[in-house]
Amino acid sequence: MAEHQKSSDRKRSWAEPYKIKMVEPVRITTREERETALSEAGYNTFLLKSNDVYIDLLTDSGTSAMSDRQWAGMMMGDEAYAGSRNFYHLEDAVRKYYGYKHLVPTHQGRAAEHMISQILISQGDIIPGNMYFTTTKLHQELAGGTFVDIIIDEAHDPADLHSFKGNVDLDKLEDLITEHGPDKIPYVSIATTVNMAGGQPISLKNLKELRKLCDHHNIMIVHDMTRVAENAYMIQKNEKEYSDWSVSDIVVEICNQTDAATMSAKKDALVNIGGFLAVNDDEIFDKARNMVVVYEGLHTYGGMAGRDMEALAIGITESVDYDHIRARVGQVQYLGEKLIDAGIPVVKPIGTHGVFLDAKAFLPHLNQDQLPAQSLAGAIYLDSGVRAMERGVVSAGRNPETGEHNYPKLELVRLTIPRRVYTQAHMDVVAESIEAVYANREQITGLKFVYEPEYLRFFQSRFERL
Ligand code: P70
Repeated sequence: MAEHQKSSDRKRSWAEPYKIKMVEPVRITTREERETALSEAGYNTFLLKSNDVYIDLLTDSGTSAMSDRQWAGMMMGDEAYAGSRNFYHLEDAVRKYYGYKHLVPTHQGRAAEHMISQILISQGDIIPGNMYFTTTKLHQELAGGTFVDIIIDEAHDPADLHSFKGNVDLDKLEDLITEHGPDKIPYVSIATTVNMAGGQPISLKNLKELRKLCDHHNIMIVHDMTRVAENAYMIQKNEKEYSDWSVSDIVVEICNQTDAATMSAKKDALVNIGGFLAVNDDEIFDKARNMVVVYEGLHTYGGMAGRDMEALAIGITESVDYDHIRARVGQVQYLGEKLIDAGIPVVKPIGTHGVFLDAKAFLPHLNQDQLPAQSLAGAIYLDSGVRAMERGVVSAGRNPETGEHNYPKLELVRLTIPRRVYTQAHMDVVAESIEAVYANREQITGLKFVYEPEYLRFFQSRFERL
């Protein structure tokens, strides 16, 4: 049956397209134990021990359950230092499923971001993009660039129902080009989907218009393809022109609009570790291939073991499978719809990798200096042992020039769903916990920083209750 025919049976229930072969017990803690654990973690969910967590929705990164085929692939690891056959399998998969010409493996996404930023950015350059991502922006800044957000305004409004909140505002880009000149803009940084906006997709129509504009000014497009299959699925669902395309063909079409890509394979591609840089240009490839031996390892393994590359090559093929991606996004939508029905303020439409609570609307009695999203993540953990992640003022860091906090419009708590790990019953437990916290929201107090590291502060900062 063609994919689009299957998607027409939307009113019928779906179930996970797999059955469970191995289980990992999780620990259910008491409220008292959680109070101790959270206070020892400085009220930062990143500093909790996973043993103290019941349902872990911190991230979808590296937390997927691998398939039996992937585990079988792990046994076929060729751990040769140079020229491992698993590298060639991975190279074939990247060419076939994504369409990029050259592959440079890395241990995870940020290593690829580091390399492409160092290769393409000069001091004083401007890098426009469809909303910042923490590690991407940091590497652009460390290379001497300044990130400028050119996402459509709708993306900054949690209640706006635009189907493609990841779209670029082309007028904003044209203004930037007029102001700085195309020579100051080495590339436009495009993410599929946009994590910080709530897991929102970009449309192919918008991406193709962007391609035209960039071609006109001779500007490259670098693609953060971390969740490209999820983005492609949303295009198939909501962009009429592509409703009878396969998810796999849409993925290639997306990649075809771009010149290079950084990949955190720990998400879409269903592995616990891995990533890569993919490029079409021979000269950039030469530079990256040379650079990877300085920071990661030889160019036929980057930071990965042979077995990891094999699992990734297989994970890529599974990631674009229609039944998989429909159930994956479907599970996120299930949780989102439940919370919407309960009147909980969430970012709408529901994104593809998680449900994002609108902490400003959830806790209107706290101002942004009292760190509402960080406080809310703590309150949810205390209620049920569900671990979520702050995506607000703490994540946004400080302005490198003024040293002041950046105050993002979106002050969010992310409930991120690992792939193929939790059941619908887990989602019900999560929804009930959020409802309970919402009912007692007035009792939630703010937090203040007591320790703050220099880089990516959200990972290691510590807080105290106000
Ligand atoms: C998350 C993870 C990683 C990520 C991403 C996008 C769109 C690049 C990367 C980096 C892990 C994370 C990272 C920073 C802050 C919080 C969490 N996102 N681009 O949970 O890839 O982690 O492999 O280096 O989402 O969203 P990597």
